[in-house]
Amino acid sequence: MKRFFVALILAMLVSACGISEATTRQMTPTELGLSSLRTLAQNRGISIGTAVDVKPFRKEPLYNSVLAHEFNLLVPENQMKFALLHPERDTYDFKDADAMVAFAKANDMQVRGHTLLWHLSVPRWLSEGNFTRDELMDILRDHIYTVVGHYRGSIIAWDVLNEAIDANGYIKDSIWQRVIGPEYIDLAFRWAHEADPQARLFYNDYGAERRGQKADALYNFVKGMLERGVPINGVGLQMHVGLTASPDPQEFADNLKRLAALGLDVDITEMDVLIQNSKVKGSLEKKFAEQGRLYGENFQVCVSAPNCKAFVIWGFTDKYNWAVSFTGRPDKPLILDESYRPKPAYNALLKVLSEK
Ligand code: 9MR
Repeated sequence: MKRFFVALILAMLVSACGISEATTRQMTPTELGLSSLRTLAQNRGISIGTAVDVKPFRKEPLYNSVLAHEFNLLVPENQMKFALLHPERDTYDFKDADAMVAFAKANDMQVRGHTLLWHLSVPRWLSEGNFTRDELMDILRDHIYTVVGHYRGSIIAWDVLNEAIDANGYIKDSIWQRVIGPEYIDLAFRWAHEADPQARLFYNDYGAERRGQKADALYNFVKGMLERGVPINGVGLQMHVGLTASPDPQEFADNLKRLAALGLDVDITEMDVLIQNSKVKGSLEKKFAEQGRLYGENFQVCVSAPNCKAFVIWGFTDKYNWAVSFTGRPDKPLILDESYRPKPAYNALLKVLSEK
């Protein structure tokens, strides 16, 4: 009896304070106003993906329920990078990456592997190891065979190589370039192909969406690989853009077309639209509207191109975005706000998928 009265009083208090049922339990994606991008994308044969941040992935159930509700493609944001996956010469740490792959499987999502080689992800044992050329080739082969082999059959596409050329087409400095020489690139693709012949293999880079020097450098770089018989299937265009720094849609479409003429797919691999530093003045509302327009415009170019079959955004809620760690300033570059509610950018993607 006593317990009944306590419960009654508690219920009265909750209702008097205006606390609704929805705030005492986790809201569902539908209650948040989300429709499911992935359902519409699937009907159109498109993969819609996002980078996944391990912190909320490990501790925030709402993050994971929105992730599975909205996307059919998952990209570990950091967990498959060399330095994290291979922290010591004889140690591989697959724990977090495995958890993401298992999540993807359980939720019928595909996985993009990011990334086997990046000059900015080199563990200390490697950079300070004073290895000979032969030793470094063994290390590289071992890394690729082990990692790609570990995920054979689970990864639809690998970013084998990330951001390796500059705008002049020169191969950037890295331990691989310095000690092995430029052949490290062809070798990496060949070894990845040997380790998983079904996985699509990509070269991934930024700043090459619009026509111009970097786009030409990238085009010549991958064309050279094809001419040398290197097993490359596509190019990842990252698409980190800003409110006043987004490619002209026609130039972007032309780029997709000339890469298609080489027989290459193009995945959009890391899209976001930073709002800081922009010349768009005025309210946040106005900035979000422009941000949404740019998401929609770029997504439209991708879905209209036969060789653009995957569109990945670099995170989905402004609550967790990479911009502050990179620029030192907070930003709101993604499609859902900090409470996982849709921004105009979300609705813009939805609109592209809803139209024929
Ligand atoms: O978003 C990633 C951030 O959490 C990491 O600290 C950073 C360094 O590993 O990498 C960020 O992701 C980058 C991606 O791997 C390659 N393209 C640029 C991305 C943003 O910097």
